[in-house]
Amino acid sequence: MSSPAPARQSRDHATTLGARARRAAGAAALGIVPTVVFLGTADALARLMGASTAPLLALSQTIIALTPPAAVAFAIEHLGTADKPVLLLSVVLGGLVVAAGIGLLARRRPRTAAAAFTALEAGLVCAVAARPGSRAPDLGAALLGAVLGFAAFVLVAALARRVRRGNRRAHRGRNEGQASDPGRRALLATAGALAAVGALGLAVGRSITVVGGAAIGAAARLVLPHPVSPMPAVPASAQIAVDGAVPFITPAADFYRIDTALTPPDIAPEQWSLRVHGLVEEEFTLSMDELLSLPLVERALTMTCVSNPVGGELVGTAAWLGYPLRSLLARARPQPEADMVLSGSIDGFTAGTPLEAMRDGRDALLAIRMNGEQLRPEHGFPARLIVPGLYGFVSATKWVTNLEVTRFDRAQGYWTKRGWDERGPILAASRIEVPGPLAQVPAGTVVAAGTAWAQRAGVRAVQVRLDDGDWRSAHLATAVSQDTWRQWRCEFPAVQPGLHALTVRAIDGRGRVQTAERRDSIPNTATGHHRIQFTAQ
Ligand SMILES: Nc1nc2c(c(=O)[nH]1)N[C@H]1C(S)=C(S)[C@@H](COP(=O)(O)O)O[C@H]1N2
Ligand SMILES: [Mo]
Repeated sequence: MSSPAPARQSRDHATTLGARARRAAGAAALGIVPTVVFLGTADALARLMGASTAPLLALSQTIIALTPPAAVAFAIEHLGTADKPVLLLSVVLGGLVVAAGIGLLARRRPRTAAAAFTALEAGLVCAVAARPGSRAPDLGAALLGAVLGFAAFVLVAALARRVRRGNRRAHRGRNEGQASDPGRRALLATAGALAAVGALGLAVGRSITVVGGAAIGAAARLVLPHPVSPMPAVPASAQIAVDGAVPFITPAADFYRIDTALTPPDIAPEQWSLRVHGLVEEEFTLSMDELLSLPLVERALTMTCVSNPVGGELVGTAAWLGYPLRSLLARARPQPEADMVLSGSIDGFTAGTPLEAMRDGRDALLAIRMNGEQLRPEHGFPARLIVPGLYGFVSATKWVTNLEVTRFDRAQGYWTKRGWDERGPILAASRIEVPGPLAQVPAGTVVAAGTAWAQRAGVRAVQVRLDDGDWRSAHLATAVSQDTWRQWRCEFPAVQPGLHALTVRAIDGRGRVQTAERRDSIPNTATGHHRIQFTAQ
């Protein structure tokens, strides 16, 4: 023991940075581990208890609700269907940063840290409670998870305190490392086990994409009626025979999905009902049994999202089976001053549809079936609206449970409140599917093909031009109805080798030419002609 102090000092100096970083990481874990326990067990419990939301999900949902609409639109346009995983991941990372902060705080101010952790949990439990459609199991699972998370917090904090006390004693006794080792091992083992429990919970839970059991089980039990008015067969000539062109009927699995729900609400059909009320002579509530006993019709209809970029894929055609909204509204007898129907979903989404569009004879449906199958949860199971000629955001409410007959000067739908159009009529649009963007094709005859739509007016003509040449009329596939898209094909002979551009435009059934003017999707869809480049070799 000649001169231990200087020796230890230099060693301390050399390891200070590493040791500090290790200590900070250890402290951060004191916040992260209990948070993972909370989120994980709440998630797993939510799934086991048949809840429709859990803290992680509810937080993400709340973030969507509070995000500026322009940012939501940006995410939809640029991330497409990846918007949800990206959001969830950001929420998880953000949550871990907050949790790490609480852990670091716990070293100096254990009480404040405990209060912060409780506040975090309470905030998330409130987010669960505030979700539309949140029921007892949702709240129960979140609360139980919060209790387990808090227990984990107290446990790891106590073990960490023991390790710190051990360290101090060891330090005084100058036999550093020895006394604290068993305590440290216990802390590491406990934290590791707890983190594993939390991670397992997240895996068992349903926050990412898993769809709950109730709706799926119920879907299997539902016996679907046959349409009283079956869909006229789609003629083979409605399909353009060019490789790479989309099929006329979009398979449900490929049908675009746009909504503000992270996971589709889980609604058992026996529990579903649709309330029709507001400015009506007779308000009523429709059950699924009643709906199934009504004369249903099946129609091919093309749906489009207002956020579809020029040439984009947020458009699809399906065979929809449902009950005409016109008949439903006839039963309610709207009052003369009514001019809008505010439809509401169990998830809180609303759309304001011109009353006229639901009564003027078009095939506006309360739909329960898509392409001969049960509606998929992500497309609105057990029931949704489809109104031909209007973008989805003002008309196609999924998981619909409420129709309030009202007036445009009294109520607004979800996206209209956020700056989008009030009435959302679909504008004529067209896109090139073949050749693909930047494709390489043999020089000589080049075949172009694609799709055009102008619901309610129909597509009268499609014109295509090569580079700056003249517009040529495309050959059109057979029209199924004015409410469905129309496929086209156009041949260009003697295309020279080199880089070329193709541009397309549609002319609707009333002779209106699709505008070349480029504009943004707010307030009522992006416009401009679709143009692609390809190389002929
Ligand atoms: N409940 C609910 N319904 C909704 C939405 C939503 O966010 N929530 N989005 C609407 C929009 S913007 C569109 S374009 C269509 C898309 O329907 P799909 O996902 O079945 O293609 O649903 C509409 N119905
Ligand atoms: Mo949309």
